[in-house]
Amino acid sequence: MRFLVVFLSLALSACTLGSDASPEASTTTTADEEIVLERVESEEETFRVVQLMDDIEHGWAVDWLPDGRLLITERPGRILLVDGGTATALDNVPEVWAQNQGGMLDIRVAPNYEENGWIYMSYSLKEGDTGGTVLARAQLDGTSLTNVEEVYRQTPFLSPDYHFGSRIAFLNDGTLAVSMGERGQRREQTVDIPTPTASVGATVRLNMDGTVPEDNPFVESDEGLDAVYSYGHRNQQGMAIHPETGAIWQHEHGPHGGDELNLVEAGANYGWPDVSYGDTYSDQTPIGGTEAEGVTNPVEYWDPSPALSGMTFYTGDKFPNWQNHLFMGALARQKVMRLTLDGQNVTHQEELLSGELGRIRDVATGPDGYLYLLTDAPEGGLYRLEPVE
Ligand SMILES: [Ca+2]
Repeated sequence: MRFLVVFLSLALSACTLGSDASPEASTTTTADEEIVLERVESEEETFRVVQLMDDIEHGWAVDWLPDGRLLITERPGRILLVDGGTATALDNVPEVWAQNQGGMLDIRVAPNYEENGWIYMSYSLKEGDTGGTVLARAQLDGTSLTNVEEVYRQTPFLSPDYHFGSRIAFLNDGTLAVSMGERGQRREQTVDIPTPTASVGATVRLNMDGTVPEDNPFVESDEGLDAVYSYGHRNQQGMAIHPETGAIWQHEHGPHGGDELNLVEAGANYGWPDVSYGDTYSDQTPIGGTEAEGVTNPVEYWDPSPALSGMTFYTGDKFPNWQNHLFMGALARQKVMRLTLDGQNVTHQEELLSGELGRIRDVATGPDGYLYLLTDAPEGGLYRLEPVE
């Protein structure tokens, strides 16, 4: 056992005190950081990889509070608050539909957190026979969430238990975007996608309180839902705002082949399933054509699919040669991808850490300037990339 792990029996104290603390509530103490890769020489930077935690159950997202504490979501339905060497599972976390790809997904601390204390999270929720992706926000009171509010609910709820998305990004204009997966539509035909009349396979743009910005593309028309910003997407698990242009960049899972990188623009249709660069898993029949009128093409696509998840533009001060480069995690291909962009073109790609750490679920620039990775496994890890000479 690399770390000394101590489970404090909060469940026992809950019984003793008669409180309504979650039975899963626990505090884990991690004793050591461990260098797992001493020296990785890549094209632009040389770095080492330090493992900070090794027992995160299907971690999905990581973000930081202004005081440096970390929030990490675990897909089965927990949010960890990591303070130095102690990780505590928060109480009063919304109930999630932890089934297949569903569960607790993204988490993002509001840019103006110091003023209002809001933390945003996306997750899958089931009610009756159907479910979908939900955006909620809450504040932190000690080691409990408080004032939990549902901000937006995907429309409509559907029966499949997969393809929920979902990532949250804060735009420079004070609004937020959240990606909502296509919920298995195409195989299922409940919603005739692509369409902006449902927030299925859509990017939703909202004010921070969940109201709809007046300049959203379908506010003035009957063609689509007021909250929908773009549509025709498929299971988007990465989104980031370009540090210089403020543009919304997003990637999405293709079917068998055809993962896409998209530059998301107001009112645009990204085509799924009329247009794709992939095929069916069963017999490799192409799905749709590769272009169609009114459909915005991806900036880039990959076949075979890396199975992308997590995305950040690196803006830290530790790796000067990576400034504003786009980093994306890959699940199936177990690597990190580094892309350089020139406007709307990908000018270079590099694969990092192929097969070294496992399935990469999230990639984030820490407030300390290091690049962080979260792996997807029953006992997944949190890793930090640090420059070495
Ligand atoms: Ca597309």
